[in-house]
Amino acid sequence: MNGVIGLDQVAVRAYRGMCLARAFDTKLSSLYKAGKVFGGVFLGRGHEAVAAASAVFLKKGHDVYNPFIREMAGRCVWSEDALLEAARSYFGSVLGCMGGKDGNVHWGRPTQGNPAPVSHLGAMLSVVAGMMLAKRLRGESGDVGVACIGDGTTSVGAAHEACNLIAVEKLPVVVVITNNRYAYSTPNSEEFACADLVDRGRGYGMRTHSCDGTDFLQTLSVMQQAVQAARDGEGPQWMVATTLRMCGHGEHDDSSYIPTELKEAYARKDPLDVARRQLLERGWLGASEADEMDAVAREVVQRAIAQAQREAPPEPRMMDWRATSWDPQKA
Ligand SMILES: Cc1ncc(C[n+]2csc(CCOP(=O)(O)OP(=O)(O)O)c2C)c(N)n1
Ligand SMILES: [Mg+2]
Repeated sequence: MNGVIGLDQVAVRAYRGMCLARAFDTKLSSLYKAGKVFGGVFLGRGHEAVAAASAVFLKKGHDVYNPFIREMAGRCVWSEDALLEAARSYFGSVLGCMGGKDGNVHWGRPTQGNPAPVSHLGAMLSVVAGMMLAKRLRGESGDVGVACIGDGTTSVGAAHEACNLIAVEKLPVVVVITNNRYAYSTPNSEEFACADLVDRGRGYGMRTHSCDGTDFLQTLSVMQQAVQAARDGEGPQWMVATTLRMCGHGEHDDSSYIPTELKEAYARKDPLDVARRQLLERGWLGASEADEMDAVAREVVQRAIAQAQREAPPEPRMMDWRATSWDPQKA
């Protein structure tokens, strides 16, 4: 395939994003349990391979990346300041891109191709569709939009309408569905009646892809094909990656409804462990380099959180409370 980058070049970058995200999640979880975080904490444990893969083939400055709750690894791949921005959002720093008004995961920089997700499931798909349609109308081609959703989100009306629009308009959008087998506590068996979520993509008339989201190299390879196909003008792509959410829906949830055997099976194929093993086996990373990457990730996370905690909160009387617009200087 023309223009396809070798996997070895991107795999280490993706793995680094996964290490950063895992370190951030681990630290955030302990701070939540210590009562140091107000509001909800939402982690991406188990999603790291698909999250990192969803961003690593994108070109910042051209493409659109729309992560959602569990794409911290993708955010770290997309942008060097992701950790600080995430910390600023959780700890309510006025210096954050949302001015300290969000509280957890709904942050982004729309003018840099990274729309801030809103909470409503499925709502961002039409935003990505609109951004890609706008590019077409401006005569810009060769750019890709990646929209990340969950298995549960595929059942929401807003998602259906947007997917239909994306397919009818043949937009260069990759819809990345991380099937973690649950939508909060609702299992796949109570979410949809088709045999496989891939069937839904076929129903829309999109080209479909699927992979084991715990298998790092397989996920990267399949994602690369999907992104490249969209970039090459082959229209919308529906990409399903299956994994398990190795945590509660949020840290307030003990996920006791997930069978222990399923949790144990997935603990044995933690995407971080699989990725490290695969990188070492291929000689793309040495054991000491991988250890170093882990240690650096913990340090960087520590620094980002400490900085955000020191920064001032918003001053309500001084804030711009517009809900649907933003200060372009800060976007
Ligand atoms: C329209 C709408 N309904 C319900 C919610 C509450 N909610 C937020 S995340 C979530 C579960 C989403 O499940 P899924 O799409 O599978 O993503 P996951 O959390 O498993 O990654 C629910 C029910 C919401 N934000 N928006
Ligand atoms: Mg889910």
